[in-house]
Amino acid sequence: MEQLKKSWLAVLVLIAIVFTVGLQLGRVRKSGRGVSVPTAGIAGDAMEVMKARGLSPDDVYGALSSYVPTGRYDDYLMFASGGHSGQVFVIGLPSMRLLRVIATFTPDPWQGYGVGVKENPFEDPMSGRTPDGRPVTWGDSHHPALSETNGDYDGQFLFIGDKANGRIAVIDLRDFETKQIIENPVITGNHGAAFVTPNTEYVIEGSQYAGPLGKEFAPISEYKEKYRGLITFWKFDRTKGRLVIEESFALEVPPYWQDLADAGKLESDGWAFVNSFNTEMATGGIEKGNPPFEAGASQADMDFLHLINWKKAEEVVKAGKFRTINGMRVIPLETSVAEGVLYFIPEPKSPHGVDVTPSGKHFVVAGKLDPHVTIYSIAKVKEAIANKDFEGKDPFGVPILKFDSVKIAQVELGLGPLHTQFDNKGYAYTSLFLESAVARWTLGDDKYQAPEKPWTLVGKVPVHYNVGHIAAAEGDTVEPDGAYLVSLNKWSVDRYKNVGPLLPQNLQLVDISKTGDQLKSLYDMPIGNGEPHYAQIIKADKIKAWEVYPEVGWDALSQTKTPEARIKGEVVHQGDAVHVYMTAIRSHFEPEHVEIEEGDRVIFHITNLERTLDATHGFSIPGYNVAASIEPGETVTVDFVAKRPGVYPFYCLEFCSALHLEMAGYLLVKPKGEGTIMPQKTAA
Ligand code: CUK
Ligand code: CUA
Repeated sequence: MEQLKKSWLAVLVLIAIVFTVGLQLGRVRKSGRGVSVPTAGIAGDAMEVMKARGLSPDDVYGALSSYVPTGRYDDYLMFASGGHSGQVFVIGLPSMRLLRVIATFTPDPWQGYGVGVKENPFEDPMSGRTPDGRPVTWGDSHHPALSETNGDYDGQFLFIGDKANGRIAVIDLRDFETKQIIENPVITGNHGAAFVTPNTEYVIEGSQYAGPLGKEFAPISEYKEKYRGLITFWKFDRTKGRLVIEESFALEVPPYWQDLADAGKLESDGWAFVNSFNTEMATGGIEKGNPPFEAGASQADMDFLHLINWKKAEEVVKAGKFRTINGMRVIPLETSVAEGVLYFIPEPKSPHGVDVTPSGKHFVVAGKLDPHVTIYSIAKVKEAIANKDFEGKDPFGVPILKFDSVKIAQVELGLGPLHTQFDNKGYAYTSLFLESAVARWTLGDDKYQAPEKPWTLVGKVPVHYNVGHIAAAEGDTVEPDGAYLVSLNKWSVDRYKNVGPLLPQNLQLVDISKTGDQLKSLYDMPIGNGEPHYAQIIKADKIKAWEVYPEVGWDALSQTKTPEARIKGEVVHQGDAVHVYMTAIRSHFEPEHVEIEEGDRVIFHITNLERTLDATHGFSIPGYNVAASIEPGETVTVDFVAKRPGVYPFYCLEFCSALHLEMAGYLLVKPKGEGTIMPQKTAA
């Protein structure tokens, strides 16, 4: 009741504000343009709308809290993984408007990505190939990681892992385009990817399902002997904007199924945390009468959190104590043990998320099958290692720290805790999958201190339904923002009109700006594309994206001006290749006739001469699977062999101007040997 009264009060205050602002606007419009806009009675109208639409005070509160009027920008950008759509979604907060889908592991014709366009990172030999050499054109993107400086998002790059194919993509946030896709050459698949170290020295990629290293074959009966996990530290070159395999390294780990990862920061800088399940080393085989994986992998009460001293690992690699597998330097398991690079910490039953707190002093593990979150202290970990306070070793000789020596608290939250985020008030938030709720609880002795008793559950907000990850504004950095949290729910069930049996996911905006148990769900956003796992939310003003490319003739892959750019169209024959230097500007291409012979290799270098915001042109060739997007200033390359003669009208794909339909031309592919074609300029 109290809550209801408060809500009504909020609505009335907001209506009063709307009324006043409306009056002001009305006056301006009247005097400015002589247009009469009714200003009186807005409050009454709003009430009528509420009544007519059957909205509750809570509905109105949610609507007003998340509404961003036209022309105003959102305060935050959320980068959400696109799951097996292979893409990355960029969503504004608090409006929950979808601003961009970044083509990442999957081609996208609107962005001219992977459809006959050479700027496409799929052409990189490291990007994943089928056995017959075709690029793999989908991915299962799980965990986006914004680049960090001193443990805080710097807004420069975004990395994301492809769980299925064991790849990492690098996205440059100056133009929101994918620049690199790199495949792990040692193991198939990942899950603990991507997570960055505090200054983006490395991008962590932890494997999920164990397998023979080097992607070799070994029968499952040799699981313990031949199968392994792998934690890769990909070196990032910020200047080039690329992951560099020659400077990267990996750790061989036991064939447990390593799960999510996080990098230490501040007090825990230099350490990486990776949890695991199936330390039972179950090998499944339900069809043979064996226990299925789900049972076999859930027997032990404790699994192992992998604690990696990556700074020490760097030294070990520098000292040459590694073996090279398919170009990747791999530290053998026994070397990691001998050199103090790898330790295990017991963690309750089949954990999922591991998350480092803002101070870096603590890390939190949540187990799917345990109703608690478990909090560990890095100080205690360091002390235990120094004192060799071990409870024993695992079957591979890895020292196991004593649970009670390094754990500092456990908080009972509810059913199915998964992932944890933080705010700037001393609260932590954990998703509860089985309970379809998000729990708020207090940290003790961390960067911020909540008013309540440390390590206590203080509130819960129900969500629709089956929440996986949650993302709070800058909620996994050294300086979280508070304000908002988004619950990334796997099922939407009855929240929307069903559109066939495949339902959207539901992303729910939650207001976390107040203290105590005041948590309010504000807005539901369906996303009809699968399936967001993790997301990160960054202050919008940290992103300094280009409005147009810096210079006309820009190559987006190398982020430099290309010598292939022209400001005047021309065709140059060079050996058996025909270079078409084409320009695009509202509303024509130059040249408009491109005449070649069957079997010619034709290379279009198309430069968009525009310097106007949003003046993008497209370029398409029917039948040859070409769809390019040429953004203002950009030069794009399209390269193919014209094997089939015919007349191919090419046209601009973007409705760029009133004469957009006239922005077209003909590619004339003359059958081979049928006389000379129109004289064209020939290179000397
Ligand atoms: S996740 Cu990848 S299974 Cu909980 Cu990080 Cu969804
Ligand atoms: Cu350019 Cu339409």
